[in-house]
Amino acid sequence: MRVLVVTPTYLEAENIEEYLRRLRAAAPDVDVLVVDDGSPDGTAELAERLGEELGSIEVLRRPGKSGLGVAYRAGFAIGLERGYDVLIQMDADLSHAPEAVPELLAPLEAGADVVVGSRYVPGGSIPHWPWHRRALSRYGNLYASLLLRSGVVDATSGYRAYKADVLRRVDVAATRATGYGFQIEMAYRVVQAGGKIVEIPITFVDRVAGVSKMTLKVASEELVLVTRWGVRDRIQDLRRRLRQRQRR
Ligand SMILES: Nc1nc2c(ncn2[C@@H]2O[C@H](COP(=O)(O)OP(=O)(O)O)[C@@H](O)[C@H]2O)c(=O)[nH]1
Ligand SMILES: [Mg+2]
Repeated sequence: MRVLVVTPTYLEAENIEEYLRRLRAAAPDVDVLVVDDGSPDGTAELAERLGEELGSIEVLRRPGKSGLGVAYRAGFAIGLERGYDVLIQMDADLSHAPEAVPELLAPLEAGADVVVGSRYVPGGSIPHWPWHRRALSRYGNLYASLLLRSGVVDATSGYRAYKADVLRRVDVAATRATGYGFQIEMAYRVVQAGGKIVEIPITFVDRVAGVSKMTLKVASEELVLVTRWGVRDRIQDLRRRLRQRQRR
């Protein structure tokens, strides 16, 4: 399997070196694409320098901060165009242990289309997260799973592995979310397309350096999108049932 790890970065100069070194050590055979949104702290330059040293690390430089979903769409488009078999999503802030890459890949060999590193299945955890982040994440996930009926417990997790085939089938380029809602949108689309999602437990380590880019604006985009999709599904269900009744 040819594997590409796509990592979006914004202001990760303090983390990018340790991240890339640990990733290269844990998974020597994967290629890496860092998608940087013009970080003014020199994240892209650092990543390029490390690429020269470690090999198989490329940086896609985008002009300005435009959101996680936009960065992933750009990164995935490149990965698909270049014919990788598997695309992995991973954050640069060391919240996602690069050492878990082999665990993330194993279920794909056993027939899964997507593997989600989950904080909320037995064995998963988030030590040190402040209570408000924990609550936001937990209730956000509950809301999304109730409305979208995706069956995914941690639909906002950003640590995942996708088979390239399933990304083509769900048409990633057509996703809408600009921010973190991208994760939920992808889980939703994969389930609708009949893809098989497997969740494996991860320990999500809160970032030690740098700041989170999660904002109220980002969270509200997720809320609006999830509500819109959920309502749309209910209306479709209702229409279908009405049509069936008319036929009888
Ligand atoms: N390219 C790009 N990367 C982003 C953007 N927002 C967040 N990131 C990156 O996405 C990853 C997750 O963001 P983070 O701030 O750690 O979110 P949190 O873990 O939910 O607090 C990190 O690697 C960030 O640098 C963005 O607008 N553009
Ligand atoms: Mg983070």
